[in-house]
Amino acid sequence: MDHDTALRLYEAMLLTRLTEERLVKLFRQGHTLGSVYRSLGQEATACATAMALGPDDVIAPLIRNLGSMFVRGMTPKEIFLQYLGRATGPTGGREHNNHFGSVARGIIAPTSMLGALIPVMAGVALSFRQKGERRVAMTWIGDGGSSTGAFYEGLNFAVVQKLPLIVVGESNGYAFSTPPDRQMAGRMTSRSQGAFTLTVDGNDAVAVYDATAQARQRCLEGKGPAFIVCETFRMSGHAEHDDQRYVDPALLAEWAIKDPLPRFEAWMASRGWKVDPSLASRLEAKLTALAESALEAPWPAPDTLALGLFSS
Ligand SMILES: Cc1ncc(C[n+]2csc(CCOP(=O)(O)OP(=O)(O)O)c2C)c(N)n1
Ligand SMILES: [Mg+2]
Repeated sequence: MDHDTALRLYEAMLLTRLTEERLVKLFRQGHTLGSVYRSLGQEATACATAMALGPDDVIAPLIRNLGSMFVRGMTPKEIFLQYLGRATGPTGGREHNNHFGSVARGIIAPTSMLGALIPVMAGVALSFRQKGERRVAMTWIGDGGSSTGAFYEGLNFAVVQKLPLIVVGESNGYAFSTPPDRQMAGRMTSRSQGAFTLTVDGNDAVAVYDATAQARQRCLEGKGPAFIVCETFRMSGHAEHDDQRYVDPALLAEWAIKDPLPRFEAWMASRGWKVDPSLASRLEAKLTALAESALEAPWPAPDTLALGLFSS
């Protein structure tokens, strides 16, 4: 990873953390229309994977991949407007979470049906190959989501067809309140079905970046899909309405030491690369202004309710 990439990656991870902190405040003040699902502790898994892609590659992020959207050019302004349900936001107030994409930035909108994005992205990868385009499709899946039939069907299809698909497994300790040993036999890695598989420390941004770059290269060489299992930990509840009382505090303390942000900063420091000490306060000031102006943004007009829907 070169110096410029490292700085951009660090900024994306920090922006993700600070934006989510701001969303939590907005949630507690009763301003967000739904709950807030954080990626606290998983920022390297979301950002470093996306950072290793090329500009023409396509991603389909899940709820804990806000960072990947930032890497692809989504802005915190859009995120605030979306969560606050305002007319000027990406879905014009029709949705209040991350169920939106941006075709221009190569972001496919997720659905809530876990696993469903794997066959969708296998289809995207198939279209790249049919058109002879050197592009890769990537999506993420949690340990819980990897127990769905769609995960198996989609990855199996990609392996058989040797499609340029990267599936990032987020092994983060829980599926809502269920730990993996209560819902899956073996470890997530064993679910690869013949895809090229790498297991990495998901809190090590450099390892995640390198693994994704390697997987992407193989995809471009026509060697078929990759399954990158990132071992990480969900440091907050499933969402803000969940106080994660079922998680052993000792486990949280163990993972707090592995926080991906200070670890990446230390790695950069070991190369003599310094993070601007004013970066966090500059981002904070920007986010404060954006959140305040999003709160002033207009609500959608009732007569626009059916806009964007199919009609006969
Ligand atoms: C097919 C399907 N089943 C159940 C749900 C309800 N649900 C939403 S999130 C979630 C937990 C997902 O856990 P995991 O895949 O490990 O992802 P994480 O939340 O840990 O990132 C569940 C069960 C769903 N959205 N889709
Ligand atoms: Mg999980």
